[in-house]
Amino acid sequence: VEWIPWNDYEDILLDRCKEGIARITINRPTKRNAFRPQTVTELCDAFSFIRDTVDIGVVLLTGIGPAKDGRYAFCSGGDQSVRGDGGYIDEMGLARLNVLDLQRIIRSLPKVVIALVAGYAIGGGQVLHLLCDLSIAADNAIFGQTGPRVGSFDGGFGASFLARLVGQRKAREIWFLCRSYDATQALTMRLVNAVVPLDTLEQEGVIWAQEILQHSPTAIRCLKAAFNAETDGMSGIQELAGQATHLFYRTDEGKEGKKAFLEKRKPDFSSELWLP
Ligand code: 2NE
Repeated sequence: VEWIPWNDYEDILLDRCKEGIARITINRPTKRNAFRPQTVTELCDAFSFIRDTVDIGVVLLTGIGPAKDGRYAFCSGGDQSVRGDGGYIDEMGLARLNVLDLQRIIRSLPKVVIALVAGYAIGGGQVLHLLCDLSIAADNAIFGQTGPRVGSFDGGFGASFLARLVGQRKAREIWFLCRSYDATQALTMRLVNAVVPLDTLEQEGVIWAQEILQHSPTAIRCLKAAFNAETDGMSGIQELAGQATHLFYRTDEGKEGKKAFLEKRKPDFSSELWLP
């Protein structure tokens, strides 16, 4: 596919192609693509932009690489050099953990997000790949948590959703020992969907995206909400219910309720059936 630059940011790149795929690339190679608050703000903005673009159905989330020293990274988590008391310090001097907002945006985006992981997916970067709907690893990918080593932890999705994916025993091992795992180990523990050679990573992501784009957008968005409903508590149920409301608004039955209210008359649902 041919990528077309889509919007200007400092810490990320946003491209799209005419086939309906967007690509977001974290662009902080000197920091192994660690995120500072600005990076996260830009990521949130890009995802919101994509949400409102009706001909985009799939997002590829990746990290720029290789860095000058030849090494690759998807994302190495929160930028420790701007970490202050209570969070990561933004341009206004405020401490933030705005990556939690980004996590929710990725979860609730009614489109498919595929992580393309080359090199390190560490700390908050490992959580980001975890929360994408699908994850494809290059054969050089390295996954791991460092929180307990660097004085941090993600006890939200980072712990609970990880445990759903890899099981309680493995999740506790990952967080308590802070070891690194290669792509094959990640595949074995079902942390990723597939492992491919580094030089075919993006191509593979595009193939997966193109297959998804052949299918019904409504079926996919409802399925995503249904998967989230099982794991995301009340907000997951809210998303699934929102999809039902979205569909209901498009029926004659739903439209009659609104029409009757605006015409200041009693609604007439007599033609609607109480279906089994
Ligand atoms: C990623 C890793 C394993 C790579 O190791 P290596 O040996 O390939 O590279 P190196 O030399 O460590 O890193 C290259 C440059 O990137 C910076 C380094 O400081 C270094 O800078 P220079 O010395 O060249 O100036 N860099 C790498 N990661 C960074 C980071 N996260 N923040 C700031 N600078 C970073 C190795 O670099 C590593 O272990 N990185 C740290 C991973 C980490 O602990 N991340 C934070 C976890 S906490 C978190 O993400 C979090 C959370 O737990 C809860 C909420 C929100 C966030």
